[in-house]
Amino acid sequence: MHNGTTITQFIIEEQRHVAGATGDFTSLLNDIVTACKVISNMVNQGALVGVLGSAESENIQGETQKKLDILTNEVFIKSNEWAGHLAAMASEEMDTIYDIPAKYPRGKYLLTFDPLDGSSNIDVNVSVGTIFSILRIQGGDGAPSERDFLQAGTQQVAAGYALYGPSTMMVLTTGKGVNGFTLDQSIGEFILTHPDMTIPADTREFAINASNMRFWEPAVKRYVQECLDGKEGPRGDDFNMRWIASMVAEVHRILTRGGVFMYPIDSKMKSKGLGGKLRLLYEANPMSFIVEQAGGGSITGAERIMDLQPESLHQRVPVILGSKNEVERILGYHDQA
Ligand code: AHM
Ligand code: MG
Repeated sequence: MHNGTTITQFIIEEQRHVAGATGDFTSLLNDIVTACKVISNMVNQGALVGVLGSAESENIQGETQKKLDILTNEVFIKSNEWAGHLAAMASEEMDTIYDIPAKYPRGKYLLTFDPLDGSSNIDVNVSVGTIFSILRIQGGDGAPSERDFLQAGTQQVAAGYALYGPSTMMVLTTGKGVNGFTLDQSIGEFILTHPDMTIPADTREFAINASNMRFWEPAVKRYVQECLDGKEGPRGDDFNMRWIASMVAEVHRILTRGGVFMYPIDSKMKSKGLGGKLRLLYEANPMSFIVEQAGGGSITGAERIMDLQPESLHQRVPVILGSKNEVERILGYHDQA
């Protein structure tokens, strides 16, 4: 018998204080939680159930899909299409939006997700995660279109991620702080274990894929070089570095002990016509919402991510997020550039 607060109880109690709440949102979050439990189980079983390895397909972004990318996308759709809370969904693994089938009622929310972020880590048994964001559909009763999804991050109703690591966790914000829940495998429930998560404003730890260093812009080069210079450099202190290549694990570390995560724009991306590595609607915006709610900052370099007006469903943006004072310093370096 556990004594903790389950995620369902937490959401119901939180929503009780929201004027005009119908229970739709609570129920939607519950379906998302269920999807993440199913994915957690799949990821856990790994090679035992033959889900590792690549599929014979590419997603819209020309990336080879892993079998689990496709399977987990399917899980999210099946868990969330039937209940009547959603008008449409969009994901990293689908070219265009997923309209709710006519046999189900259509609701007022839009769901975007990356069902298995960091999936290049799957075959080597390193942490991966699911990222999601909930928006409200604006206006019109007509069929939802891609345009309905093009809302700034500040419009998000909720965002969260599930981390499939040594333990499975769900971290959630509905705009009233950030709370973390750990999956108790023995009872199949997420239990509140990390109430009110906050990111320390200062840090001595950064995360970046340094193999791209020669392509970076001057502001990022300067920041990283100053960290590397350590005690003898202008920062007057030694810095530590991490790179998991799994954004969910990276953000989770930052929520736990502070730090900065950077996937900046670089000249190689620019030459390919890409605006960044990570996608705005189902990676950068939800993570920015969580990080800001935990007291951190999240920028592209020169701008706040959540203020961006999205232009397309799979738009990519540079991402620099984490401990507030470091993010502000990096923003300053961009302003001076
Ligand atoms: P994915 O959505 O195809 O899994 O890619 C996103 C991931 C992030 O989780 C991670 O931060 C980044 O890609 C790692 O990129 P790299 O392989 O360049 O280090
Ligand atoms: Mg991803």
